[in-house]
Amino acid sequence: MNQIVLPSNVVGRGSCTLSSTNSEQGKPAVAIMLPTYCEAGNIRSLIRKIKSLKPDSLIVVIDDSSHDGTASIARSLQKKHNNILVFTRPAKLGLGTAITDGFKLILSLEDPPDYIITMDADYSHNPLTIPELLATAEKGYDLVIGSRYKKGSRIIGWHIIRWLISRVANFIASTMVGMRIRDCTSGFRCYSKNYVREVIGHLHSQTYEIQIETVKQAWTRGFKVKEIPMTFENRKRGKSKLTIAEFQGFLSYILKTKLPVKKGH
Ligand SMILES: Nc1nc2c(ncn2[C@@H]2O[C@H](COP(=O)(O)OP(=O)(O)OP(=O)(O)O)[C@@H](O)[C@H]2O)c(=O)[nH]1
Ligand SMILES: [Mg+2]
Repeated sequence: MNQIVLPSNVVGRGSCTLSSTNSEQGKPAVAIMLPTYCEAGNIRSLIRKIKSLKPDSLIVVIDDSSHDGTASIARSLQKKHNNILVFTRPAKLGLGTAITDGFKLILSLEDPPDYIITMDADYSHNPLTIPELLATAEKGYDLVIGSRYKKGSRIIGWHIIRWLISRVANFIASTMVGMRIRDCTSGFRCYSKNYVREVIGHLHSQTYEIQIETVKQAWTRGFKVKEIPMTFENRKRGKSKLTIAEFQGFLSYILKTKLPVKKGH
């Protein structure tokens, strides 16, 4: 197992192990980032599924010292599969910083992949959508969003109240961002490396508002954004990690942020 040298801007936040890379495979085409907090019931089968679909992908697990052993399960898979990076942070530090730390780690690699996919580790995001997200990005989009609200999208297992809250949050968020994106809060996305390099110094979200902040950065900086329909399924195992404090932080972010000035689209 190699020890990875952490970039200076995430030093102190945690420790990292990387499984050996297969030099014959060359540079991975895509990094797939899985932020995790207590996903022991999901992580093993999810990583296996992703590796069976895209054996050449680099999987980056950002775990916040889950007490259910999520990180050790991920590390045990490093023995079987190449290109799995497990970054363990000392405590639950929020989804926003998990994603930005993941971006920084990936950018610090010697030859980072050209695309980075983020997805929840609870099976709400179906790994079968990964090839389409990637193929759309390869057509020249810097941010491709797996959307719950496009023609052809499906949501399985949500109570109507949950759907309503999500629709209202998305309506406010897209008005705030100033663009017609139906699902600004979806976490299933593909980012281009160029986009991540440009915005990484401008992301300040601690928690779930990261999803809106990244869309807003893309839109205001003139990056190409595309939504594709996906099937979203309510988690079957484990609990939601959204705390009341995080939800309040998310609400105050979308209500406080001023309407942005957009570059020519
Ligand atoms: N590293 C890290 N991961 C987190 C944190 N909060 C949530 N996650 C992970 O981020 C993903 C999304 O969180 P969820 O709890 O599924 O949030 P949600 O999708 O809004 O809630 P549900 O619909 O109930 O599942 C999951 O993979 C979580 O394990 C955090 O503070 N740190
Ligand atoms: Mg979820």
